[in-house]
Amino acid sequence: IVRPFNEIPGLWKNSVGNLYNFWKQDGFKNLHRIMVHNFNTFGPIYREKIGYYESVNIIKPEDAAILFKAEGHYPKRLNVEPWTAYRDYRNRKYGVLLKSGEDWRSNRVILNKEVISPKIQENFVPLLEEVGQDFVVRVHKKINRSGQNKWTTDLSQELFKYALESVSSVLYGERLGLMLDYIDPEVQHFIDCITLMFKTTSPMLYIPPELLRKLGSKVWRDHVEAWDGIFNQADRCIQKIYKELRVLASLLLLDKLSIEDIKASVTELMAGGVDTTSITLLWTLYELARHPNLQEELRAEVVKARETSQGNMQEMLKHIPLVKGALKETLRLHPVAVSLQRYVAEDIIIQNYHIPAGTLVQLGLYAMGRDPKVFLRPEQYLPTRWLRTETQYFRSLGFGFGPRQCLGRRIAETEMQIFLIHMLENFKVEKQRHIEAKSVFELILVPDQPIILTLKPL
Ligand code: HEM
Ligand code: 2DC
Repeated sequence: IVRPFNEIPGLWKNSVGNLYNFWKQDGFKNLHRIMVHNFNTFGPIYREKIGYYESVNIIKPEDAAILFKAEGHYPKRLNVEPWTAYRDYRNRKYGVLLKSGEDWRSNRVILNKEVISPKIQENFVPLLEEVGQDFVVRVHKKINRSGQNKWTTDLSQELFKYALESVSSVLYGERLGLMLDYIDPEVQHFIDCITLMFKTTSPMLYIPPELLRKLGSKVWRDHVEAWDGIFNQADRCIQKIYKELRVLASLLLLDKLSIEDIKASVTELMAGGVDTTSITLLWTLYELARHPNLQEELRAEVVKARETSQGNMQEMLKHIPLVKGALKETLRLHPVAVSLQRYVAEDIIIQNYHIPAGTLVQLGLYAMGRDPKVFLRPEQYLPTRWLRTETQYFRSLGFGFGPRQCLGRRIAETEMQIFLIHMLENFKVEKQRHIEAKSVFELILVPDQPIILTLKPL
C-alpha cells in the first residue's frame, strides 16, 4: 500500500525553528553536508521546510529516474529568488535560466541550436583549442620567469580567465586577451562580480530578498552591485560585437529572438560560464596531483590520442575516454550543483510514498555521489569506473538532465577536455602538503581553501 505524503519522515512542521537550527549549523555554508546528514538520519527520502522553501529530498538513481519522467513539458527548477528579485528590481528581462513555460521553451529551442547541438560543437573546437594553446604559452612564461623551472600558485584566478576567454570566444567570436600580461580592469571586475554574485545569493535563499531590500541590508546591496557589474560588462561585449559572425550574430541575423531576450540569455551564458568550469578544472588538477600514477595514465592516453588523430582536435576528442571519465569523477565528488530540483508535473510514487503534483523534489547530487550504496568505494577517485565497469544509470548527472539540463554543457565539456589535453601534454602537476580541500556552499560548491599546485615542464 502506498503511504500518504504526510508520513514522509523529516522536519517540516516548524519552518521557523528549522531555519534557526539551519542557521546555527552554519547551513548557509554546509548545505551539502546537512543533506548527507539528513539522508543518514531519515533514509533515502525526507521532507523538509526551511523558511519559505518546502521540498522532498531523494538520493537514489532509480528515484531520480522517476522524478525526471514526471518533469513535464516545461521543466521547472527551484526558483532562485535573489536572481529574479534583481531582474524585477532593475526591470531587466529574464533569460533562459529564469524563464518558465512556453516563453522558456521557445527561447531554449533556438539557443540549443546555437550552443548545445552536436553539429555546432565542431565550430567551437578550433576556438577553444586556440585558448588552450595560449594558456600553455602563458604557463611556460610564468615558469621561465620564476627562475626555478616550476610555477607554484593558486590557479583559480588563472582558470577564471581561461574560462571567460573560452566562453567569450565561443559567444562573440572575439578574444578578450585574458591570456596576456596586461588585462583590462573592467574584465577583472566582471570576474569578481560573478564570484560576489554567487556568494551573496546563498544567504538570501531562505529569507525573502524583498524583505532584505526593504531593510537596506548589505547582502542585498552587494548582490545588486554584483549583477549590475555583470550586466554592464555583458552589454559592452554585446554592443561591440553586433557585426561579428558567431552565436550572437546568427541569433541576430536570423531575427529569431528579440534583442532584449538575446541580451538576457547571453549575459546568463557569460556569467554561468566562468566559475563552473574553472572550479571543476581546479578540482581535477587537484585530484591528478594527488594521484600521480593516474596522471601518467591519462597522459599516456592523450599522447596516444594525438598520434592516432594526427593532431586533429575534433578527432582527438573521440579517443580520450579516461580524460572524460576523470571529469565525470570530479563532478561526482565535487559537483558544482549541490542538488537538482524539479516541481513535479504529475503525482508520483517514490520510496512508496505518494507525492502530489506541484511538489518541489530535490535530488541530492552531492550526497548521491558519496553514497556507498550508489558507488563502490565512493571515497576513491577512480575515472575507470565510468568505462562501463559499473552501471551508469542516472548516475552521471553533474549537468542536470533532460530538456532543462545545462545549456552550456557542450561548451563546458569541450573546453575542459581541451584544457586537460594541453596541460597533460605539457606539464606535470604536483601538490605540496597533505592538505585535504573540502567543499563549501556558496550557491555553487567551491573549495574551502586555496588549492596550491606546482606545474613543472615535462
Ligand atoms: C544550468 C551545471 C557550465 C550555463 C545548469 C544546471 C546544472 C549545471 C546542474 C541545472 C540543470 C538542471 O536543472 O537539470 C553546470 C556544470 C558546469 C556548467 C557542472 C561546468 C562544469 C556552464 C557553462 C555555461 C552554463 C559553461 C554557459 C556557457 C547554464 C545555463 C543554465 C545552466 C544558462 C540554465 C539552463 C535552463 O534553465 O534552461 N548548469 N554548468 N553552465 N547552465 Fe550550467
Ligand atoms: C543551489 O538550494 C542550491 O549552473 C539551491 O551556470 C538549489 C539550486 C537551484 C538552481 C541551481 C543552484 C542550486 C546552483 C547553481 C546552478 C543553479 C541552476 C544554474 C546554476 C546549478 C543547486 C549554474 C551555476 C548556472 C548559473 C548561471 C547564472 C549565474 C547566470
